[in-house]
Amino acid sequence: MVQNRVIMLADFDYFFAQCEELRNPSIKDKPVVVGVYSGRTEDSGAVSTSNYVARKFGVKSGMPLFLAKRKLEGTDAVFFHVDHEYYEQISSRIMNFFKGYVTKLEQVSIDEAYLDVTEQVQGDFEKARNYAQEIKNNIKTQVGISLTIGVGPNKLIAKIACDNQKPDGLTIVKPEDAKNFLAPMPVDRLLGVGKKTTERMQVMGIKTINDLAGYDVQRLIESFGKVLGIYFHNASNGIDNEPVVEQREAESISKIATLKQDTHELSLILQKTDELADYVYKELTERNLNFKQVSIYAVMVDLSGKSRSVTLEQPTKDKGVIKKNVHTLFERFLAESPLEIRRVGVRVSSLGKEQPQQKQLTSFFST
Ligand code: DCP
Ligand code: CA
Ligand code: CA
Repeated sequence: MVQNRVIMLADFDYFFAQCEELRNPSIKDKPVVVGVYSGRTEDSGAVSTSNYVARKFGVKSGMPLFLAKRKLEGTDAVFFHVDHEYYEQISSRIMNFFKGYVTKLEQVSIDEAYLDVTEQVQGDFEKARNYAQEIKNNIKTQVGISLTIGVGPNKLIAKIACDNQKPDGLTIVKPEDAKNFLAPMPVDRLLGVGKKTTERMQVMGIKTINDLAGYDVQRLIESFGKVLGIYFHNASNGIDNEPVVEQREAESISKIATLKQDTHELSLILQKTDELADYVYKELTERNLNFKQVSIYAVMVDLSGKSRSVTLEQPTKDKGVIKKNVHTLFERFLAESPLEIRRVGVRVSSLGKEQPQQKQLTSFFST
């Protein structure tokens, strides 16, 4: 029997505004608006997003800031300038958490990712419900951010399930319910059905996804061409075979720093490279990666750069292995190079992914 896929779409709630609440907990019950200020006048610019308190007053993403201000007049609303770097940091912490829960992770935006958890829950949608709840709870306690998860047999259903109930939502659509779940929705809920297509379909008598699902596929192909016609037919019937595509991992993780003084002394150099190794190791563990190659880098007093590498027999995650190899490489390097060193670097590369973490639901994997 071919196993059901179990795909999740996780979308962080009112993300930029929630990040601001996270670092200013006292504003949580107030309307919070994050805006891109164009700088022309004090209020020119647009709303990036707002929390749900502000949304009750009619504030929406994309709205001019002066309009949002007007809607929130007389309230204790708080306004922020976007701080992308901070939101990216929170986002990547959450994405790193996800990696511990999935076979494949596809990040689609700063606040959205598809998670393929088929193996972790053995294709079982009841297990998937608990698993999604566990992910939500852990992110909430560890990072402090609430998110919404939609679960379905493919990306299309997971996405629409996610939009179904927000914020802090969890919607599960089992394969056998997928068609009925979609049926009453307007066609524009499907990805790729914009305003123009909606109008054309309306003329053809197609309003709901159910109408589209029952429409003759040949006639769809005549109207929209082969690729789109088949896509509309499949999507409206809840069929989507797009895989969750894992992004390529960064090739290497490295850190470089300037020594307190130019030196040729091993112990002084190792003091610094141990710190760098700690940093590199932390990043590795956060991203749940192992490595097979360790390198050192040195910028000499004449500003020339030199590097040396060693390739291990087995991938490992061991911090001791980084330090030990960095020590050996520098020892050898100093022996053959008489110049003093100004800057040093540590790098791990040939990165790979560990086996999925041993969780209750993944005992399936145990070898
Ligand atoms: N964003 C933006 N401008 C827009 C829409 C969104 O700058 N017109 C940014 C701010 C959002 C983030 O992208 O926080 C994610 O967008 P979402 O559409 O997922 O919206 P939110 O996360 O803000 O809210 P929701 O709870 O509806 O997901
Ligand atoms: Ca969101
Ligand atoms: Ca989003």
